[in-house]
Amino acid sequence: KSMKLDLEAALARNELRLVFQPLLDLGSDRIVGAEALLRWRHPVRGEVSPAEFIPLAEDTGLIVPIGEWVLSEACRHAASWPVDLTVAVNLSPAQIRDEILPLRVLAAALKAGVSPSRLEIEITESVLLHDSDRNLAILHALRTAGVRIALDDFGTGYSSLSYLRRFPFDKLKLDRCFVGDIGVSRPSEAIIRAAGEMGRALAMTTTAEGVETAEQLAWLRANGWSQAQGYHIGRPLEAPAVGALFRNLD
Ligand code: G
Ligand code: G
Ligand code: MN
Ligand code: NA
Repeated sequence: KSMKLDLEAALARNELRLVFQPLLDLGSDRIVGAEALLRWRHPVRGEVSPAEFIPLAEDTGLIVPIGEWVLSEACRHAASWPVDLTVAVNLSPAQIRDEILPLRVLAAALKAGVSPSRLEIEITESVLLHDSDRNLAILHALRTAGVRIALDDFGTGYSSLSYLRRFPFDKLKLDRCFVGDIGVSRPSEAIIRAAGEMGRALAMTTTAEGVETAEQLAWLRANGWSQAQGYHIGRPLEAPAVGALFRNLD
């Protein structure tokens, strides 16, 4: 049976769920939120990675109902967390092309009783490759409503720097491939330093992904990075576990 039909049924059969990876603020040394990551437990195949099924969802248009579900679930969970904590949601290019995306996002937040200022949208620069004027207008509308916009996977695309000139992102998320090189590669360290300086100069929050060791965390702190995410800080957690973690923060 085709994976497409399975994915169509997955929503109705409650096979999708969100897990949440905590985000550490290096200035205050506090957890300030989490990134929502989609998971699909297929009845036969087991856990299927979003890297595998998101492209399928994009090709088939299923990304629209699935994306809608992700937004409402992320807001529903955030509503049960302390009100100073944020939730980040990944959006694929196909979702940004939808003119009513800003309305969908705001409706999800309102319905859950979550302020849009607690929401962060993560996009990759490929979003700005096509239909860019229209996509930029959609991102501006979201931002006007108080939603923060993060540039995800920074450093892995084709022309990252030109996008920073065209849209005022609130946050730069450095791809985890760079952080893995801390203490190993001087050129990578130079690139991370430069990316951090550039983000700060553009008044962006600078977030390093894939932090797996205390050494990497100390290096990022010493080099002025604002936030860190990765297995060393916390693995993606099931909703009840992240809720418990957040209730017990001081
Ligand atoms: O969590 P994991 O490493 O398996 O994620 C793999 C990829 O899937 C990452 O690039 C991540 O951004 C993407 N991803 C995870 N959850 C979502 C989601 O809800 N929507 C979209 N569009 N992409 C997601
Ligand atoms: O593209 P995006 O940044 O949204 O992808 C996030 C993905 O990275 C998630 O699937 C998550 O499981 C994975 N991830 C998060 N922290 C780490 C880490 O410290 N090491 C590794 N190898 N993967 C991580
Ligand atoms: Mn992301
Ligand atoms: Na990323």
